[in-house]
Amino acid sequence: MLLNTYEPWKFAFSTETDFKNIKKDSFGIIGVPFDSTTSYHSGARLGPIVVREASFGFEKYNTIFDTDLNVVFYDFGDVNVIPGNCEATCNIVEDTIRELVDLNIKPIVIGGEHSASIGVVKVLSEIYDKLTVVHLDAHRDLAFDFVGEKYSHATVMRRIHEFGVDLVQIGIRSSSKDEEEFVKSTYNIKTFKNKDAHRHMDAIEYYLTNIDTPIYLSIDMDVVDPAIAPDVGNPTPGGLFTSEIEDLIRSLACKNVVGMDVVETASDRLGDTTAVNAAKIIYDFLSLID
Ligand SMILES: [Mn+2]
Repeated sequence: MLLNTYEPWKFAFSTETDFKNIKKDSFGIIGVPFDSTTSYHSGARLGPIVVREASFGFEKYNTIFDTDLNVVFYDFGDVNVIPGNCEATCNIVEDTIRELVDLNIKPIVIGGEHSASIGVVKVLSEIYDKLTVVHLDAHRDLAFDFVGEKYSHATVMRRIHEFGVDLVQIGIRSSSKDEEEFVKSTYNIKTFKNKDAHRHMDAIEYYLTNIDTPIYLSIDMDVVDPAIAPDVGNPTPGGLFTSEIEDLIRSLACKNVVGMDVVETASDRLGDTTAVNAAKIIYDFLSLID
């Protein structure tokens, strides 16, 4: 397993890692401190550190959902990325996820730029006959290439769609004409734009509740409104609010979620509000599963 040897912060409430006695079907966190294809605000390589640090602000009792965070989960540390080489880093993430899956661990990836999702979904799409990727993002990330690069934070969902998964995109409020045409030309991409989330959350929750395949959840922190989560790679006004994210996580936590990522937190400040919101999403999810 390609993990750094230094001991980073572990996510709050995580269980001490003993590879001889790993609890099967548990979730395991890995960080991907990588941001080499970032096009606007850089700094996502520090996301795994600041999100883990922010996790220590929460109580074991989750007041919002009236649950305790008692589930066994692990924090395996960060993968060794290759700065400047996105495709090679994607391959390292893929190898690491394969090893986690061999241990019957379901991955929770903290980014890092969004390209971290590619290797994760590649492995999971090979394991599960049918897989639905629920993608919370201000952007579609469906460009075939971005400034000539096939492996980029802006092409993530296009690469993932090529693995044959169904895609549900929620919170979308920025895209290109080409991306919209691509969506129209496919049969398996469902879109809920940001206004759907503001006005018709019930319809989104109903749709998610009826997904009958395993689910991979990919959350770009720019789906959240930049008023409360400003430190992301591409801040985009008009995003979702905390209570809307809570509604979505509650709907998904009772489904068969086989992995998730929370990416694009770009900050080097401890206590950063974007990092706190990213940590809360992971904390809420873990509070809601058995
Ligand atoms: Mn985005």
